[in-house]
Amino acid sequence: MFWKKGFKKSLCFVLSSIMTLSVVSTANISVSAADASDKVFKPLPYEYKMTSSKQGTIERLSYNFGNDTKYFNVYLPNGYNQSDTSKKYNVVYLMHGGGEDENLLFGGPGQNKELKVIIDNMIAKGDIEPVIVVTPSFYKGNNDVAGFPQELSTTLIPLVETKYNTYLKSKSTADMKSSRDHRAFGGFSMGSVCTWYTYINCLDYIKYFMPYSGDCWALGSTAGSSKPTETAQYLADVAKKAGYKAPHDFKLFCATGSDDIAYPNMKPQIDAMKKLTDTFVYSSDIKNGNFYFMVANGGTHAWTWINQYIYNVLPDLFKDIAPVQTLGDLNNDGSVDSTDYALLKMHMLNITPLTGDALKNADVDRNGQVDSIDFALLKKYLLGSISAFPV
Ligand code: FER
Repeated sequence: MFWKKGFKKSLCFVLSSIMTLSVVSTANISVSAADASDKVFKPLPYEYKMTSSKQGTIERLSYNFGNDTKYFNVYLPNGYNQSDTSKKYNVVYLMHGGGEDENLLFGGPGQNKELKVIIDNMIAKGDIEPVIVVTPSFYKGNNDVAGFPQELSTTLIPLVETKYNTYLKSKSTADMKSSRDHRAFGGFSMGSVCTWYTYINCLDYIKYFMPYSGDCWALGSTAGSSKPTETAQYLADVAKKAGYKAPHDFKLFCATGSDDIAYPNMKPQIDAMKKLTDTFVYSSDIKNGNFYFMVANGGTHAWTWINQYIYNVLPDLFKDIAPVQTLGDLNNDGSVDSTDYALLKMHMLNITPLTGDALKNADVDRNGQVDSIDFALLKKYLLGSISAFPV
């Protein structure tokens, strides 16, 4: 018996040593094991910190809100030409953290701080299309991260985007909605808290969100860690109630560092969101997913890291434009009309059977068969008694 006990003891020792070693080595690599679907952090290459020969410019503007005049900066990319209205630009809004201001990110006119240089270089090297970047502040006006989205949608977006050459045609709500594919909002720390509030309040106007190093406070401060499940469900319900679906209608590109003080607040919320797979499809593949959480190993709660997250995420913006409707478009001419109806009739009568994409697009109820039900549905669609096919 004794040798058995001794054997067991030493076996336990060997096993626990292996386990301890593997835990230590995992901890050295990252906070939690990387998943194949994780967005992998790429450190900023040194050359992106060198002043570009093709620089953008910064303009300082203001709007009145309540009794306050609120200043913000607008980055216009190199080559921006106000009189060329045929060229339109996407717009990214970036929010500072607690105790900071609108000049913190890339400075005011004539300044060339790190983030400005990074964006200049990314555009010059062709990593991203030329883009307009706006840095507002949540101080003054509503003076609150929860109140800022209201200023954003009623005042800032309409002002900026009708002044410059963007996809916003007018200040109307309808035009704000129809241009949402061309708008992104992100922020750091309290600016990240503000980003979650912006998702909650402005999903109709904005498709892309970048919360960096800060959790969602809709259910109380740091509720991302104290109420992760409820927070995740709340965020899912926002999209569901408004009718926005994964993976094409909205994108949440989240990030922080393994050594960031906000990591323990963000991580439980993100893990809870990952479970709600009908709303949040976790993937670094931006076409098939709508949500990722990039964790930089060693990253701390500081702008030198946030600037690198922006470097990593900007190329993922404005890429996933919703696929065009092809159902019912049998001849692939971009519209569903009487020609398609005639083609389907010829198929039903076995005069000219459909094949390939035409046959696929004729299956308007997507049940795998082209039959009289599809024919009836197409007729109803053309008569206007249904506005979409029931798929
Ligand atoms: C967080 C969200 C916001 C967080 C910190 C903040 C540490 C902001 C703090 C501040 O600006 O005072 O998850 O984690």
